[in-house]
Amino acid sequence: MGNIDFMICADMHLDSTFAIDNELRREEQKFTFEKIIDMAAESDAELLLIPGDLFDVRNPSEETVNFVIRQFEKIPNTQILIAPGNHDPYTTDSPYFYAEWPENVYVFKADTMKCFETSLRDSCQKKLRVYGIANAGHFTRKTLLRDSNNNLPVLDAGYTNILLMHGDAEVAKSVYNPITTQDLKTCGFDLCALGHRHRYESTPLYTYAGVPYPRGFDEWGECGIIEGTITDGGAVICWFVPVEGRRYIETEVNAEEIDDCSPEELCIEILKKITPGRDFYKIKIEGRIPEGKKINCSAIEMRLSEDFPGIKIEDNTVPVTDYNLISRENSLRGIFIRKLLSMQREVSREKVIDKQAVADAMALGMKAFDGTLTASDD
Ligand SMILES: [Mn+2]
Repeated sequence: MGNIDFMICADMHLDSTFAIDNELRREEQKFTFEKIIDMAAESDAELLLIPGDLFDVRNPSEETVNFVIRQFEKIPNTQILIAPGNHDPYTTDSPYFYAEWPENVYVFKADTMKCFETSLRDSCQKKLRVYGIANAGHFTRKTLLRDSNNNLPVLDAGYTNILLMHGDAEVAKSVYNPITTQDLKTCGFDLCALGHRHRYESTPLYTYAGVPYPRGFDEWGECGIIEGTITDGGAVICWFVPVEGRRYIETEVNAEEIDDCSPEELCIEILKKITPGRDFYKIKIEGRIPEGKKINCSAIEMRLSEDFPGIKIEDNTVPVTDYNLISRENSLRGIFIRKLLSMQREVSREKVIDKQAVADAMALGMKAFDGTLTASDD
């Protein structure tokens, strides 16, 4: 017997579509799920909780459904509970409805909240109740925590009570099953194992495991699952466990420290910050650079993509205007800048006008000449 009573695997999103290497990435995503199942087997987990979005789509491929069934069959001693999410709601064309699931799998349906009762290992004094309900469609505007009479579940404190659901905690206007802080406080669950948010997040009221397998830069950093145990007295303790796999990493390079902003020079700086491997990188080029100099993102990506497939370069630099050069122009713009530069010189002598105000006037004037000044500029 291991010391893990339960695992939470949320937002797996199997059968996602990937922009690059779709087939390979889908296989890799499945391989990550397989590793999670192996972790459940090795730690002898009694429960595997899946709070929705196991599949990315309502009707995943037969191949993927069969794959998931095979994985669940590998851990017959683990009770698996699934509360379908907004990507894989409980509908009549969903595998949750039509597929034959192994005996150790229980799927919460969409009509009303159900309570799954089980007893854990002998040493635990309290029995366990897992409350769950499925999303019935891609959008759920009314909280699933309350029934059709607007009542919250009433819990028996003689049990350890866990909520398993896919929804949006503390976002009142969410269309993905909004769950209020007050409702969670009133219910008093020992653990709310939620799905929907794609990064690990843990508060005294709820826990999101996040995605185990990242699919984009919005799913950056370490990704994984949650493991937990229930103490002899019935309290729930849980912790995040990264699952080995790819990561999406964002990092910055300051172009101000580079003499030339050529792709070759920038690549030298970028390579100091990244290491070849399985991770995906987004590099943000920051800093103020002379006006007219351009960061050629595609050229940098081309040079690096052999060792770093899918690398993204983002140009966040701000051009610094060379006012002395413009002041020599024989144009309205030139006259404008000449006048302001002479004002600026007077400012430094007499300090009658705010120096910053003159600098702002020059910047705004340049925008007006470029036609890029908008009403919201202050
Ligand atoms: Mn999701």
